[in-house]
Amino acid sequence: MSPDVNKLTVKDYKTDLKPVWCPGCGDYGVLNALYRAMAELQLEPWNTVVLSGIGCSSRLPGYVATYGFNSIHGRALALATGVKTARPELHVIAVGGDGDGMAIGGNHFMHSCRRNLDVTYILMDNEIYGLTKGQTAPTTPTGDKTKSSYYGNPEPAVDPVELAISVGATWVARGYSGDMKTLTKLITQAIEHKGFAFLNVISPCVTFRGDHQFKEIKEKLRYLPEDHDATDRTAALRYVREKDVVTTGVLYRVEEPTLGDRLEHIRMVAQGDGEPPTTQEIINHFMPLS
Ligand SMILES: Cc1ncc(C[n+]2csc(CCOP(=O)(O)OP(=O)(O)O)c2C)c(N)n1
Ligand code: SF4
Ligand SMILES: [Mg+2]
Repeated sequence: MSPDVNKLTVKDYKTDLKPVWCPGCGDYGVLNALYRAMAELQLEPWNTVVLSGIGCSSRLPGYVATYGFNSIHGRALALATGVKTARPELHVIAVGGDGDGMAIGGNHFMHSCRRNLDVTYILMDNEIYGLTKGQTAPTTPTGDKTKSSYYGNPEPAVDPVELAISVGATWVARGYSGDMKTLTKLITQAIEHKGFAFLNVISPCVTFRGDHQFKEIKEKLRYLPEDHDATDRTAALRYVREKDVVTTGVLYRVEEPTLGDRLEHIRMVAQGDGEPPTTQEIINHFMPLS
């Protein structure tokens, strides 16, 4: 059988830019898994947008041959909200780091989750600010020494997965950049999900967290058991809160109306019988008397 010349392959999703990440950086694993997931789904590059903020991880849109924007720090999801609302037919994928998403962008994260914005958000969590050379991030474990916490990080860390489940994301998973096979499957499922799909990828920064990270994380890794009920929020949170173990897989998944569905509903109600609504009808709709 002759090969299908119209089929997109991993090569078709690569740009001419060579990634400038340090040798051994976990972000290479995320990028490669994303290429594979896109090829698996035959995602049309001309109907796909990859958005990011600022950080080492946020360089990723430049390496993917879709529309894209390496924007400003913490604002990947603000952009994603605008793009998806204006062009609901596009696949919108936001990416970035733990500093970008949990510190300066924490506000956008929370509200994107609760609105159930129909986008995929991949957080490359290295527990540090990599680009600015190793300061403490919201995901840095308590007590760890960094460039900005010589005596150890005095703050409790946030778990992005726990936060996402708590504030209303409808698909939440944890992956590891050193496990290409599982990560590719997770990214594929995240893109397929209708609603806010949040994938937290443990993606070591070998330069500012040390290259021992890969070994340490590997020892803690577990897969979710096959009988895990992903619609059970309490069960999902139990796995998230485990000590000394890192469980990967789809922890939580439910179907809910998206922000786009709700906006479309409002549009239809406002249009009524096709005639533009009168001012009084608009007032009655938004401020009913009873
Ligand atoms: C408004 C603003 N504040 C601060 C910075 C400086 N800055 C750039 S990237 C970054 C943090 C990067 O960390 P993270 O998002 O975890 O990405 P990583 O480099 O680790 O992949 C900071 C603080 C900035 N560019 N803009
Ligand atoms: S500094 Fe860290 S996060 Fe940035 S490219 Fe190097 S290894 Fe990766
Ligand atoms: Mg980081």
